Amino acid sequence: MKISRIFLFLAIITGCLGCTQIPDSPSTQQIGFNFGAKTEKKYEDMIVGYAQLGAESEWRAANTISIKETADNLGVELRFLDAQQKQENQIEAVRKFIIQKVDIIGISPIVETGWEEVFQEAKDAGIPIILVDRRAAVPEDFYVSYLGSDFLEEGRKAARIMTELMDGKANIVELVGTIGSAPANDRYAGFREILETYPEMQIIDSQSGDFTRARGKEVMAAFLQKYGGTITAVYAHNDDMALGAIQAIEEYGLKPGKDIKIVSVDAARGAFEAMIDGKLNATVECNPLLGPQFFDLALKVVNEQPIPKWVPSIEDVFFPENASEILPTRKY
Ligand code: GYE
Repeated sequence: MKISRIFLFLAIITGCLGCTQIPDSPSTQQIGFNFGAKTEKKYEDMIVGYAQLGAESEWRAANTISIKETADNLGVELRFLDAQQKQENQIEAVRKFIIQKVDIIGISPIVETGWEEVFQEAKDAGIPIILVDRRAAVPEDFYVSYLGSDFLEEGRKAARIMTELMDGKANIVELVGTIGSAPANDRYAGFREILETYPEMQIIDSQSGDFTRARGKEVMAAFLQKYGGTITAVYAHNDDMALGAIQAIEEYGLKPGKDIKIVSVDAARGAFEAMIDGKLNATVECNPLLGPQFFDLALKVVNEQPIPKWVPSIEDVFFPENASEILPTRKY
């Protein structure tokens, strides 16, 4: 109660009623009216725990570099753990950070569900959580902010591009990301939302390639065994799986990008190279360079400043036509 009255006061004086304040925690209890008395924390005063989910893709590699390099440049003390694509490891990482009493935790939840217990533990310990890249299906007061993309919109963009490429008629196979992850769930749903109005755009099969190149290749090879040349298009939830699919299509004796059109998500360098080679038809951007925004948010949180509940990334779409011109400007 006390906290919400204080928040209301803060929201009114900062004019930020749409923003959120950090959840109940020992540190929020200190929010008072004596602003001048508290010394503001700087980047160098912060200890940040970061629970990364793995190293499954080009996107993830760029994301990890962005977090580590930004921490280094700002002088933040970063404790970084890689969960190697296992939720139990990620939960363990959060528990370690709680024991270490870090100031704030960043986490990119591998899947959407199963977080309430450990997030509650962080909340009880007064350690705020920022969701980075992927959302978790938890009540809003379990985290201070979500920094990341609009995955539903990425799925919609991919469907619009695919419909144009295929003139409204296609037999599509879909390479889904990690089952239960926010980007896989939303890229799946957003794609279908658009295709609903195109009865001749058929999704003939849909399987998970776990966001990796190796699995993308395997699943595509199995699709080709099953459906052969009746497949006219591939929708891959990330570039790595598309690159794996390209290899499978070539090994099968067909031309990726021509016999079978391919649209994927991420806009990583590998996708630009494939577009230059004429093997990929489009990639929808998903920005992994979240380090600067993450630490900016984290500092605001430890200084008890209000922040938005969702900080979306701005994203584009890229095609082969100008891929060689754009490739040198890409940072991942
Ligand atoms: O698209 C994929 C990665 O969560 C947005 O995870 C991220 C996704 C990204 O493995 O390449």
